[in-house]
Amino acid sequence: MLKILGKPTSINVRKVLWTCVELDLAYELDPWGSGFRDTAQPEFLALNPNGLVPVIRDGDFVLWESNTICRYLVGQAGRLDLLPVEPQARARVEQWMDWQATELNNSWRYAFMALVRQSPAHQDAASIAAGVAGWNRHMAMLDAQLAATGAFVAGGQFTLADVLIGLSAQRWKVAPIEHAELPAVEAYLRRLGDRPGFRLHGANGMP
Ligand SMILES: N[C@@H](CCC(=O)N[C@@H](CS)C(=O)NCC(=O)O)C(=O)O
Repeated sequence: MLKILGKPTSINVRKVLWTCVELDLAYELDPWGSGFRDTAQPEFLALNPNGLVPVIRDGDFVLWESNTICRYLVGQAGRLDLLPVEPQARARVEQWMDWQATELNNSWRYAFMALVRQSPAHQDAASIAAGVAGWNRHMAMLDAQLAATGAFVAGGQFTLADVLIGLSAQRWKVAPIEHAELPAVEAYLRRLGDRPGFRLHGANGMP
């Protein structure tokens, strides 16, 4: 059976868990990461030298990087609805996946560490304010995209990009910050509430 190494509270692990629900894929969760087993142990570093979760084991095959893991699982399942093969349709899904992992994630990190994780190393007021502004600005880009599609991030149909972006939108929504008014994001979160994977894994890990 597929083994997932990672804590169920991590947003990157939850991407994989939600993807498994979409694929109706059985898995065994082996809890690693802060609060669980320490990923600095040699046993874990031998699997992922970054010391980060998630990692999967599929037989002898070991893989890390959450978005890559999700692509792999969807590819193995042959779910072209979630990740199309037609180059333009696929690129649109991957564009939003890569945006989530890079531009969007970089925008919220400082403010999240300060305000949610209460990290003493992230208490500079100007950096927090800049972080909140950047987070809202990136979420406003998402809002414009969702207003244009009227449904999901890459178009009218749910795709793998919505797993990643849905979790990110939920993180923004419940963060203790001043929120920009983003009606398309709000409607999107209500729409995602129809999906069992989102109901199961959408909100874990937030205080
Ligand atoms: N780029 C990596 C980032 C993974 C990552 O940052 N994981 C965090 C949890 S969200 C982690 O392992 N933190 C260390 C720990 O929990 O011990 C991915 O997407 O898989």
